[in-house]
Amino acid sequence: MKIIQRGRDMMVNTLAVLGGKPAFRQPLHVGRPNVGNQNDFVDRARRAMDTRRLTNDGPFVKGLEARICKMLQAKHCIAVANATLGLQLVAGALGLAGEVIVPSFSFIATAHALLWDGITPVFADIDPRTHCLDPKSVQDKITDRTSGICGVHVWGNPCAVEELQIIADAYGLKLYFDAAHAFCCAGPGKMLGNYGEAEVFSFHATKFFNTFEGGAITTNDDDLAQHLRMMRNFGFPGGGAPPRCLGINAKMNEISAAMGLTNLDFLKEFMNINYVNHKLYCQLLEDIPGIMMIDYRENYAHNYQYVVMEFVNEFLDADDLQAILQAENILARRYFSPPCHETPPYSITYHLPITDMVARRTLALPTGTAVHEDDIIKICDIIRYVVENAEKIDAQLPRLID
Ligand code: T4K
Repeated sequence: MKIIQRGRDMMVNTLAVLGGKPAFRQPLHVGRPNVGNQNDFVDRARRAMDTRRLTNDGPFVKGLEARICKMLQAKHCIAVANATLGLQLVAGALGLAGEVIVPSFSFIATAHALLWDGITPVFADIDPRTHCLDPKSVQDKITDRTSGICGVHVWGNPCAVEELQIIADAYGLKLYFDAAHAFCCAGPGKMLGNYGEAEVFSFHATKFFNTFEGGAITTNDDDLAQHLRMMRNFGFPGGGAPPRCLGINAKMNEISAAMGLTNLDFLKEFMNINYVNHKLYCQLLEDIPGIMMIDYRENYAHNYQYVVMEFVNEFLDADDLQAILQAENILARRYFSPPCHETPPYSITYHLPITDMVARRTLALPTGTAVHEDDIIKICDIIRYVVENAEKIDAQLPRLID
């Protein structure tokens, strides 16, 4: 592997943020969609149009659900229009009310899906290693009003699924998971998709597997699955019968499912590319002082969708580093900063020290099929250079940032 030590030859004032030329002509994205064989997709889309079967539990949706069940070894898969609606359906089908405990370090949809239905999300702290819910903090947040716990498999890292289940059982709470990041990731012994009452995956364009927009709920509970299917379709049980429960339109359409079936054929390829990219980033960044890579457990299946680092430096913070990288056309993202509890409509003062620390430090770097070895080498060289020259860069930055 060639290592271009370009960063070492750079001068501070050649950084784009200080007036130099950007290192990349085209922007590098964190969430550039992975797309399988375009002809396969167009063939499927044409079939949907030829047969005039465009939505309402059509053959592509059914086919996608069947393949996902097989891959995850889950009994039921209910494809949905997006994961946010999927989370709302699960909360409704489980009869959640009052308060549900969630991590604040998550995408805002985890909390919004509850509040939208009048349920109060109560924010708990996270484990600094995995960035997922800390069971001890969850226990501390339980009140008489608590009806459920929603764990989030942040970055695809499995939550402490077993510990959370023990707490849920002990207090008679419903446990479910926001698995938006975790399609094709495993927990201790089973694929994610098989834990708690139900798990919800996102197939948004920026996820490693996408259906343009979309998602899926998996569960091993027959009654819950049947209820979720009805809720997805206005409460209709099918076969022309009248509605049996409260429902909404959360159906996935046939064109999205066609994209899903197409992309499923390339899943291994996407995962391999993510894996190679992740390894290379770790290899090139891990000896840089103040950079901690969020690593994944090698013995667990993983999609390696996100390359996430924590950044600690005496002179620069993660916002500075993001601004420096963005000027180079490296569109690093500061997920999930600020954390949910600090943003409207929540804006609540909570004591969540680990969440606050992690949110201050975290940066997601570009990866996926549109990011190549040379790009990563160049990105890492720039990061190394920034760290090695942080004091000098800091002296010039305040004039340009803020
Ligand atoms: N729970 C969790 C834990 C989640 O992370 C999410 C979603 C959900 C629940 C809800 O799932 P869905 O209801 O969305 O199914 C993205 C996604 O919109 C969102 O789905 C995702 N999490 C969240 C973490 O990230 P942004 O703010 O990163 O999107 P955007 O438009 O800034 O795109 C990121 C980068 O990707 C940009 O540099 C542009 C590039 N891009 C994006 C799109 C959409 C493309 O190149 N092509 C594209 O089509 O939110």
